[in-house]
Amino acid sequence: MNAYVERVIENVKKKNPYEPEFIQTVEEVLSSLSPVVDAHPEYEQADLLGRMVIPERIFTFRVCWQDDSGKVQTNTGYRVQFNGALGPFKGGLRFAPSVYPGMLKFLGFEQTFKNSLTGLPIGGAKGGADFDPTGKSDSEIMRFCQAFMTALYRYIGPDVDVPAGDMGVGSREIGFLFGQYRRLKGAWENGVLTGKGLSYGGSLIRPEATGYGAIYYLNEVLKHENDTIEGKTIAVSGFGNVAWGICKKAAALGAKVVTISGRNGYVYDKDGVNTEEKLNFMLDMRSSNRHRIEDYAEKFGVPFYKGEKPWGVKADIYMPSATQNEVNLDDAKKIVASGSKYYIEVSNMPTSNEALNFMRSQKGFIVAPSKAANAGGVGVSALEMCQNSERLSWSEEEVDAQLHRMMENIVASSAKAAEEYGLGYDLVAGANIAGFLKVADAMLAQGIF
Ligand code: 2IT
Repeated sequence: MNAYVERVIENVKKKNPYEPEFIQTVEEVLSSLSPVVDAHPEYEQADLLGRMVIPERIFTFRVCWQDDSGKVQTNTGYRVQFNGALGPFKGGLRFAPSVYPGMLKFLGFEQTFKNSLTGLPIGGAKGGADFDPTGKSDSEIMRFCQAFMTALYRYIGPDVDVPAGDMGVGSREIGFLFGQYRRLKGAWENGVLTGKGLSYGGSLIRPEATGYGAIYYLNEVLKHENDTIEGKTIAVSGFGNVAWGICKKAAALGAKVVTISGRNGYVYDKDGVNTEEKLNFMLDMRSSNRHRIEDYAEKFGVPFYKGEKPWGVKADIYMPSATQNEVNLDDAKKIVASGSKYYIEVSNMPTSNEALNFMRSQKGFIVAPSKAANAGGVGVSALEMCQNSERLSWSEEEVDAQLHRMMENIVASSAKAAEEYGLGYDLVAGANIAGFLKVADAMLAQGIF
């Protein structure tokens, strides 16, 4: 490995000892960049990697709110503005009890590369709070969101930083956050948040975009292998917004999603999660905040496997779509042993580096990285910003066509970047390299800071 790359990784390990996910993404991304840094000594001269692994700034703030019984609850909120070279900071907000700076730094770092890959002018960010939405009433969610925005509003704006949803933050939360921002600023600022409702500036296809984009990405991979999606079975994890979009588009294209999962197990639906009733039920499960995938098994009479992940199920394609580090080395071995040759990451960093390297080393087995395959979500967020600033809205067909083209370009530019550095059809390294080059050149052009 390039000596400069090694030094930067070592330094990140030393400086962030309590942030394993952040170290994991830095190791994964930077090791792909070794041949690039070999070929471009100017990046070391400008200490570009050393600069890219430190967020431009991080805000940490107290969020106090009253629960339905009148008791005061206290949480910690964050916004990590990781890299603004390409455009306003852009990335989701995650509400979950496990949120801490290391998680948001890993997500913000990944977001920087992902947003670069979309080809649109957006920098990378992530934020959120250690707030647990499970079992909270609508009023509690509203009061939390209002308190969160009261602390955050002075650090964001349409040309500064544009948050969106992530785990625990959907259109309901975005509505409450937007309302509070508008109240505090006394202005209807276009595009300060994305994932808005359709009645107040949201974009058609944004809810579907991450899942649809992942299927469009998969389609490009299948084309490369002279294969087609029709009749394929897909094992998906998760049951949230992303999994829902995958199920919907897969069904439309004649493929079958045979598993979805929650925190405590998965369901196996051999007929596929493909009817309107099943798809709508997924939305109900998510908005109920109950986190009970058993509800699906009970409702549709399919088996529920308690405490298990769906990676032992035989399928043609595997698409982890729940959360980070949900596929470890043992899971990866099962996936490879199934005879499948397609592993498409969709949730952010679902794979341990050990598992990822194992799968990448299998001949003829194709691994697609989440920062590319899930980029359609933030890509359509950028299209939402664009529609907002033009004060108009595009049709479903128009947004979908742009999303489709974006995903085709992401696969093509990743494949090309890997090819240029002699790596063959390596979509993982290619995404890292293509994402990096654009940010690196923008940073070089903007001088030292
Ligand atoms: O991980 C992600 O790309 C997101 N949560 C979406 C971010 C966005 O700004 O739409």
